[in-house]
Amino acid sequence: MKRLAELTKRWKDEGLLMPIWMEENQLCMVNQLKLPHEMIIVAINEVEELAEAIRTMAIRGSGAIGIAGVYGMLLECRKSKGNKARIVDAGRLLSMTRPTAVNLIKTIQQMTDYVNQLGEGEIEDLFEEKACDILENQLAFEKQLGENGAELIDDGDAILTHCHSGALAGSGFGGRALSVIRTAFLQGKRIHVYTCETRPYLQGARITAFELEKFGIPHTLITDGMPGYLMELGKIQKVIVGSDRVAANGDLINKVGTYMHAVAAKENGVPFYTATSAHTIDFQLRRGLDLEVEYRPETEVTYINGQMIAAEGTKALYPAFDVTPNRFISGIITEAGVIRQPFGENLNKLR
Ligand code: RUB
Repeated sequence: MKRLAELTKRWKDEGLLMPIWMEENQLCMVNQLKLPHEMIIVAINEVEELAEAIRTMAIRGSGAIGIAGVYGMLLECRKSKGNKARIVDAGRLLSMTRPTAVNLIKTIQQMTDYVNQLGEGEIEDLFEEKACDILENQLAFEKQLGENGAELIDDGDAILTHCHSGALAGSGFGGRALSVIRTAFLQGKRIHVYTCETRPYLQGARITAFELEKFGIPHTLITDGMPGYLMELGKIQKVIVGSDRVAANGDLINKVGTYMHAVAAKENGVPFYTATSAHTIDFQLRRGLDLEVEYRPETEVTYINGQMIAAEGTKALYPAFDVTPNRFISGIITEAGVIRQPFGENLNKLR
C-alpha cells in the first residue's frame, strides 16, 4: 500500500500526465472525453464503472487501458480483501471491454495468472507489489522507447502522427509515439509535429494537440485527409504512430486512417514508423487482416457532441482500427531497439 502511494506521489511530483491512479481505496481517472476544455477527474469505486469508462472511451489508448486493467483488479483486490475469485472476475469483465488493443488483454492475463498462483492469505500484499512492478516497468519502458526512437529523428524534421499515442495513453511520460517525439525534443532537436484530428473521436485534435501544447512542442493540427498533399509538398519527413497490435509478420493494427498515411508515405519516400512494445506483438496473429477489429456504433460518426451532422437516415460505418501491411513500415520502434525487415524473423527474437 505504501509503495503504491509513494509511486503515485513521485509521479505527480515529476509532472507526469497520468491517465489513472489510486487514492485511498478509489481510482481517479482523467475523463479524456472532456479534454481539452476541462480536466475532469472522475472517482471510480466499482470495477463495472471502470469497464464502462473503457467502453465509452473516457479512458483509452493501449497503454492506458492496460494500466486501467491493473488498477481495476487492484481495486477489486482491496475491496474484497484479496478474494481470488472476485479479482479474476474483475479481470474477465475488464478484458472484454475493448477487443482490439492487445495490451489490455495480455496485462490482465498476466495479473490473472499471477493471482492464481498465490495462496489466499498472501494475495493482498503480493498482488499490490506486482501491480507496482507493472507500473514502474511501463514508465521505464516509455523512457527507453523514447531514447530508441529519438535516434531516428533528425534536427529540423516535421513529423506526422495520427490519433493519440501519448502520455494519457500510457503511464504519463509520452506513451509511445509521443515518448519518441518528446525525447527528440528534450534532446534539443528542432522538430515540428503535424497531428491529424482523427475522426470521429478526434483524439488527435483533443488530446495529442493538448499534450504537445503542454510539453511545449511546436505543432499544427490538420484534418485526416491532408497528410498526402503535405508529403507531396515535402513538408513531412517522418511518420510516427502508436500501435494497438502488431501481427507476427509486422503488420500493424492501429487507429483507422493509419493505413492511408502509410500508403501516402511510401508513395512519397517518407519513412513510416510505429512505436510499440514487445508486449503488443501478437505472435498468435499470423497477419493483420486475420484479426477482426472492433466496430463501434454508427452514431459515433453521424453525431458530434450530441449534434447530428448528416441527413436523417444516413448510414455510417466505424471500424475503429485498420491494418497497415508490413511492406509500408520502415521500422518498428520497441524498447529493445528499432526492428527492421524481415519483420517476421526479427520480431521473433523479442519473444
Ligand atoms: C488507440 C489509439 C490509437 C493509437 C495507439 O485507440 O489512440 O490507435 O495510435 O497508440 P483508441 P498507443 O483511441 O480507440 O483507444 O499504442 O500509444 O496506444
